[in-house]
Amino acid sequence: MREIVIGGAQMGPIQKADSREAVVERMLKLLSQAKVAGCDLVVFPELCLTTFFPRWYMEDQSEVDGWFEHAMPNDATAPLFTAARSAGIAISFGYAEATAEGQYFNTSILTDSEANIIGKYRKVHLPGHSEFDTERAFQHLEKRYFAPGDLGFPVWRNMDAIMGMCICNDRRWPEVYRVMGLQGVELVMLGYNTPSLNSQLAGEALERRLYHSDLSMTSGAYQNSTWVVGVAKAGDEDSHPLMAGSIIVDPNGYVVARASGEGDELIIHACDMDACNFGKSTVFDFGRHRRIEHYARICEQTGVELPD
Ligand code: CDT
Repeated sequence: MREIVIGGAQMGPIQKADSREAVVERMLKLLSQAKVAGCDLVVFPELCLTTFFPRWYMEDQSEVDGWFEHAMPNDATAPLFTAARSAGIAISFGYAEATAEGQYFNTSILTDSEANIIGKYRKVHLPGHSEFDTERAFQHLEKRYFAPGDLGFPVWRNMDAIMGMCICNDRRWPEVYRVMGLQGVELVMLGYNTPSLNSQLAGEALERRLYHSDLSMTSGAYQNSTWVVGVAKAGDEDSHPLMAGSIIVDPNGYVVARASGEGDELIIHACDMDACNFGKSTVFDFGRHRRIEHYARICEQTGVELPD
């Protein structure tokens, strides 16, 4: 048995006016709840230090820069690393990363249980658009503010397990889980900011949006025999609702923990990494069953090519 007690730290809304320091205070509370509950690892959401700023159209680069972190850890997040180190809890969280070379990414990091950063992932599938879109009920400008991630989908050995990360929209793409699955991933961690409404489809029910989120993560877990932890930033951010629905999914695709509200909330499960072994050595033993001679199209073609 290789048990890791995992806390999914769903976060409630962060308003535009909220400071990083106030947000980190909330994260510290979740971390101390996790410590009391005996968690070994806590996963926080995508872009969890600020409001989901890509909903706001900005032309002034200095204003855009204000939403980004130029170092990690930094003054605002240092207390989080200190607390995690003293609790012996590994953490993962998402933030907007500005590099020294002037690149901008939607990033998440993973630490070991001594709060050393051992893994970094930069979001590959950036949804939305790059210019103001008058046709949408609200904006989703990730393609304006971020470059597509340039690190691929690496995995890391941590806490006697193989761990990987993806971010929000990535969870909807089976390729993401499979690329990590091909590296033996046993735990995929992800955070999300998913609007409760579809900006291009008035009337789409929240129930359907939650269903698609579950469907994406449960199928990714089952088809790669891996744990998946998906954590929302949820609730009403300056009158823009984000859906909740944080879950922990086992390697059979069952949801074993689910958030009940839209606020700061810790969901917990003791995840046995050995539960991945059966699926990985039978129906999803990739080495025995995959037929890569028929999969070339997946890497050679982006969009649909219709038959004549
Ligand atoms: N943050 C993020 O990736 N959100 C997307 C919303 C897509 S709507 C343009 C998601 O897939 O949940």
